Amino acid sequence: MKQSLTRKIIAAHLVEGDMTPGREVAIRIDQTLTQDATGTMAYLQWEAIGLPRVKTELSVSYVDHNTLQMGFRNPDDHRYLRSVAAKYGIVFSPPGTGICHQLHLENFAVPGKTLIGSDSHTPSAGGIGSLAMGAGGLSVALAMAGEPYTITMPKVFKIRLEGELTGHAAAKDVILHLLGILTVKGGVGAVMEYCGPGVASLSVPERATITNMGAELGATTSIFPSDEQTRAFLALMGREADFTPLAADDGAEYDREIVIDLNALVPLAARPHMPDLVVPVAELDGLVVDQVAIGSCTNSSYSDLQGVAQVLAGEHIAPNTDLLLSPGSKQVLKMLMAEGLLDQILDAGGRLLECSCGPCIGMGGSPTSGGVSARTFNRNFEGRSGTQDGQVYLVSPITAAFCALHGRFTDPAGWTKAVSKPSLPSSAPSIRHLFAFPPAEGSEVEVLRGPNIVALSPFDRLPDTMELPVLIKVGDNITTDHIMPAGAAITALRSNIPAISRHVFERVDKDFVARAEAAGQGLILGGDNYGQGSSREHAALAPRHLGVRIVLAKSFARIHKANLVNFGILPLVLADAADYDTLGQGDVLHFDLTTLAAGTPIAAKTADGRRIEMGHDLTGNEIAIIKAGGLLNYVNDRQK
Ligand code: MIC
Ligand code: SF4
Repeated sequence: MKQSLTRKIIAAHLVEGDMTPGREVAIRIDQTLTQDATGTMAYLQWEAIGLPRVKTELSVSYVDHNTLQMGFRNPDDHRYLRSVAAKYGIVFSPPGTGICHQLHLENFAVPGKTLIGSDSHTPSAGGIGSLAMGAGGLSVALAMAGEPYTITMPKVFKIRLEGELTGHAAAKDVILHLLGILTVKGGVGAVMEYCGPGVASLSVPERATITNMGAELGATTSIFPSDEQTRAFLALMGREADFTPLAADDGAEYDREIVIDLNALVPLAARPHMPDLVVPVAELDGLVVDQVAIGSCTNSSYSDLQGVAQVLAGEHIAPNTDLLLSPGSKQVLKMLMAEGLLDQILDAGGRLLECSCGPCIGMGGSPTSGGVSARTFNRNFEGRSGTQDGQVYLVSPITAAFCALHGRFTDPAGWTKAVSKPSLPSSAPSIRHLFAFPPAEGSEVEVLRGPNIVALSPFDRLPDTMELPVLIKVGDNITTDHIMPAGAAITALRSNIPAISRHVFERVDKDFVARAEAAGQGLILGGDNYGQGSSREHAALAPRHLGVRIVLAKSFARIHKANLVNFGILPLVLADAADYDTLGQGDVLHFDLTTLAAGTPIAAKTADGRRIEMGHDLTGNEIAIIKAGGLLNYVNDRQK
């Protein structure tokens, strides 16, 4: 059979399973990455596994999310991560070096390799032809232990690109266009594989923008072929030896095909508060912009910022707006400096922030009350910017630069400043010496912990029968930012589950925690696509800590569902969506789980005797994990 590139890479890494979409496959993982916000928990779990050294080809621990170091918590976390990396054979990227996905693309990602990362935007490396997926920290810890990674075999969508981008349209507009078609749940259970004649015109950083934001489609991952563009990028990074040409077979079969004519694309923007609320920038003409933020793992490459510098050269940003810039890596920053492009942005009034996630995760740089912020980021969920009523629009760097220049959205038809096609610089200074490569032997290295780093206490097993009150009823597309908010203050508690649990659902319902504690245990009632967004396992761990045993929803996002299973929470799907309307907060459901098994529906009874029918798509393995009280218990049981 003629194969897609996705299926070829999965086949080459298959350890167990049947490659029929919807079935479970276990694949060998070559590389892992973590970032600080999810990393401390991942490494606490790694330590609980008790191995002396990681078993992957490469594992990297990046510090990029919370670099503010307000108080001892962050610096303690960073010190812990540095010491764990040295002890167990992991490369450590210190704070300020850059954003994990940009750095991984530049320094480590390899075509054809598998990568999992404890961050949902790990698919950025799909821009170089790596099969890269976001996962919970525990899954990453197990991959470091050499365990295969289990996923539902995805469908593969062919995204055929034709023509070339023209005018002021950019790679960001390709993925915004696709989000407009597929919506934030249209990619669930699928990989977006890019092909067609338009691919050759896109450089690796442009491809990475597209694969990065495939996360917002809910896709398992996104991938581009590895071709001459890939070779050129790897050569520039001093890594041509990592190049292998890779592509789908001619005539490969796909589950769905979507054609995008790049020539027809115009600058687009996603309106507040969802990445799929996409409109042409022209429709926003006149809307005042209070803040512009350029950076994030989606759009912080050299070519992104080169375009910004071209728009701003010799100009000054409008007096009513503020321009924040976070380059993706020190390498990008050095290239901008070497070519005088940084001067152009700073002279126009831009503010230089650290090479880190920064405002994207509400780590500073919040907009004014009710303020409009045009951002080159990938998520505009309500409150994520740190300003609850901030109005975040997601745009390309070029659109962002014009917003800064005019202090408002303007119709691209009037953008007279031309921007050259994004290009790679002629040379790129290596920053590899900034990484701490682990010593050959780590047994003598001491792991350094601070008082905010609290080991995980084990969870109990799933009882056969339970009376569970509905602790909260939420709507469709609930994100992990709703469940477990980020921002500087809360992210500092990522290594301390009892402390971070105090913030569960606080932006949705400030009484949730007290109610959950009073009930002792309960369930969450959700709508469609429950748990979309981040890979943060805290969105499962912290509710579990508060006694949540079941999430009953219309449907789930992939990574969050896996995180629920990993921590022993049962994800059940309402068989009849109408039951969602009849159930409310405070209703008590009686569950008898003695017959819980793969492929078997179950039912619960309400206090007044009504039956609520439920299904699930859990495999036998997943059920065993949930019954054991989570994956750590399950693995420990197996080792006994
Ligand atoms: C995000 O963009 O939401 C994050 C912060 O990078 C998360 C990870 C986290 O919550 O720590 C992600 O996307 O996985
Ligand atoms: Fe960092 Fe934002 Fe990218 Fe998440 S989406 S990794 S917070 S830059």
